[in-house]
Amino acid sequence: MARLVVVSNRIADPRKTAAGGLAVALGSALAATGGLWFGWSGRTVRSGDGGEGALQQQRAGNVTLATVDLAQADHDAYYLGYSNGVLWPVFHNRLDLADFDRGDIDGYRRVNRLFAQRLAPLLAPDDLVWIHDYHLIPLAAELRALGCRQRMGFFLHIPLPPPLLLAAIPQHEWLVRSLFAYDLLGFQSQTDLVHFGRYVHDEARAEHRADNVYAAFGRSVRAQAFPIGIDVDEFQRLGEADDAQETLATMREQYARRRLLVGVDRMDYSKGLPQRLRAFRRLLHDYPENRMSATLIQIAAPSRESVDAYADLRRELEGLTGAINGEYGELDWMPVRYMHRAVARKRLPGLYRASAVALVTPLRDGMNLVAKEFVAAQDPADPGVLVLSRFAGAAEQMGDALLVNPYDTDAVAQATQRALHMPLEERRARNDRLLAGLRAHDVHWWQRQFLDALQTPPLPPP
Ligand code: GDG
Repeated sequence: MARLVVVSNRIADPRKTAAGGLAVALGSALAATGGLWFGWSGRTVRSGDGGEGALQQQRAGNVTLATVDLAQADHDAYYLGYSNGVLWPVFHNRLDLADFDRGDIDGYRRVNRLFAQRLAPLLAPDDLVWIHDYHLIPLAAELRALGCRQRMGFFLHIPLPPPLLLAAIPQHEWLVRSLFAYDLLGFQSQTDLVHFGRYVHDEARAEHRADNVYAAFGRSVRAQAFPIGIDVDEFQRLGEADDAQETLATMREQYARRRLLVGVDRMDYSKGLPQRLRAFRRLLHDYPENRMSATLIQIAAPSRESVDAYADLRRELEGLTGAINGEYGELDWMPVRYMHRAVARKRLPGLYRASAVALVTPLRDGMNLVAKEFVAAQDPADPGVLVLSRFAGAAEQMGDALLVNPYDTDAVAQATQRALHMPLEERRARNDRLLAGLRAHDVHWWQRQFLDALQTPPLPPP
């Protein structure tokens, strides 16, 4: 196979176990071809100090990690401003949170152009280039403008919104035109693919030539859904290791007389955390038998703290947690354990396994890997139950979870009650089917599917 080049905003050292399933999977694909992983270094320099755009390269086994520093102002406009202040909210259906007016598009373009300028000289003619996520939508177009003719694929980790929402972004036409510089577009779900098809049909008059091939702007692009999975074996091995076992034992001892519910999320408004807390309060109100017992452990790992909407969310969660604990807490029982801190990855499988129920109730999510990790961590002989939002991409694959509308407080409370009281036989049957699905479509499958599709012969010009 040709050499693989992966490009993402942040890169991870695939040798470190803290890196997680995606980094492990991409790392093993890169190692197979002796590849290159390119992205931002995580460092910013003051604009005008001369260090911006500096390229560093290091070896991790037979993989080269290449990173660039960014000027502070460029990073703020590209990452905080346009990627997370415009694209993230709109792609998660939150037009109300998008800030279209700040002119951050210039920084977004500048950083993508800089990435292209630094990456282009590192590319060999037959490299396969795989670009990740919404930060880098125009990167292929910038590389093409520099004369790069390599096969290029793009994977969008977040949802693609319906056409009318996408059209609210002032630069929507430019963004979609940029997508046509790729040879292959990968989305998380069929829903995203349908949104893409409708947008290009209505707005770009694209011709849908054969299955999943679209011709517009003088180019052809193939688009498909490639639902991302987890590395089930790696996660289960993590669950058998001492740290996870120790966490499991501690949780079981501490909460011996309680039923645990767990939520693990980045602190993000797309994850539906206030709605989840309200549904948990409704559970305690409507089903009083759960008082003194049901205990929700909610981890909200800090994320994008300098975006305003995230600070508001944090205050709302602190208020709700205090209100629920104030209303229902007893001397020897607190209903909500809320942590605004990350938990070490090696402890997560123990936390998941100690829990009777996982509440994975995002308002919108490209996929949601926590849902998959929870299932992989269960004891098949006595598994916990997954309550999953129908608006997570994972819902298309995980119909054996209890699917809920996260906006419907009563329905989530009812599903949680059902999950807490589900008979063992039903829990096992659901878990077995979910786990078989995770194994069949794990992160290695995802990676192979995408790369196989990227290597199929190029499309004839329209
Ligand atoms: C984007 C898309 C898509 C969470 N808290 C802690 C922690 N985590 C880990 C989880 C999981 C990962 O972070 C979160 O992945 P998700 O898929 O749930 O969500 P996003 O971060 O929003 O990811 C999403 C994904 O990309 C992949 O394509 O599924 O839809 O939004 O692995 O375990 N890890 C540690 N401590 C924490 O406190 N160590």
